[in-house]
Formats: sequence, structure tokens, C-alpha cells
Amino acid sequence: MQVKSKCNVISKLATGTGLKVLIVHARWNSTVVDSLVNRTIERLVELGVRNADISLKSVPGSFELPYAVSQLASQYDAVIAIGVLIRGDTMHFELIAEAVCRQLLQQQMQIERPIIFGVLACNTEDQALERAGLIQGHRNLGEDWAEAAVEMASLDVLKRT
Ligand code: RBF
Repeated sequence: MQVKSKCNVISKLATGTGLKVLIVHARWNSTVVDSLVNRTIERLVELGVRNADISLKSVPGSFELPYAVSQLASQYDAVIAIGVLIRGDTMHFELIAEAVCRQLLQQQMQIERPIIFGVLACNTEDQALERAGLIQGHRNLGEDWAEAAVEMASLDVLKRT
């Protein structure tokens, strides 16, 4: 039996209309990151977010994502943090992946804004290319992140009204 890997995250009621979304992305592995960022933006717009309400901020690498998010998130309805870590010969991959995941999760609770985890931790370059839809037959995960942002931001807006 084939396991369904995508959960169709988007709730039918969620709409991006009126939401302000920030995408913070790392500049390492930029071919993959750019593809993920572009598809995320495209999907946000398909869901009703206005182009003018999507802000972009880049940081050097994934390690810098949590700090940038902590400084900027409160001005938006949702933040999508995007980075691509590719395993190398040293321990950096494990150290950064673990720290960034933990910090982004913690900040989500502190800032009380949804922060979508768009950080890929891949064993190979091919895995990263696949997940950004850059290898034929593979889907770009940016669309899931856009859907998750809109759904989670809608939840938050509901709470505040
Ligand atoms: N940043 C990434 O976003 N993806 C990576 O795969 C990545 N690999 C790194 C490997 C090494 C050995 C080093 C020193 C840094 C790496 N970084 C990577 C950059 C890191 O996230 C951060 O920008 C720098 O360490 C500066 O704080």
C-alpha cells in the first residue's frame, strides 16, 4: 500500500485575503532556495494573498533564520522560514538543523505568530533538488508551506476577532 505523503493541509475555509506574510530565507544553496521561495510566493498569491502583502528578507545562512524571525515576525500574520541544509563532511549539518528547528518552534510560541518550518535537511544535493521540484516528477514543497501559512494565520486572525 502506498502511504499518502501529503496531508492536504489547507483547510477549505482558509483564505489568504488580507493576510500579511513574511518569507525569510537563507542564501546558502541558492538554486534550491530560490525555487522554493518562488513556488511559495506563487501559491500564496493563488490562495489570495496580495503580492504587496508578501515581504521577503534574506539572511546569510539557515543559522541566521531564528534571529531574523525574532526581530520581524510580530509585524506579520505568518512567517515562512526557508533554508536548505545539505549534509557535509563535518558536524555542521546536525548542529544547525537541530538548533534552528528548536529555536523556530520556541519563537512561534513566544511571538504568538505562526512560523512555518521551511528548512530542508537533506543528505544529498539530489534530495534537495527533488524537494524543490527541480527534478522531473517531483513536487515543490514551497506550496505546502504557503498553504500551511495561510491556514495557520487564519486560525490566528479568528482568535483575534
Ligand atoms: N547554511 C545553510 O543554510 N545551509 C548549509 O548547508 C550550510 N552549511 C554550512 C556548512 C559549514 C561548514 C558552515 C561553516 C556553514 C554552513 N552554513 C549553511 C551557514 C550557516 O547557516 C551560517 O550562515 C554561518 O555559520 C554563519 O553563522
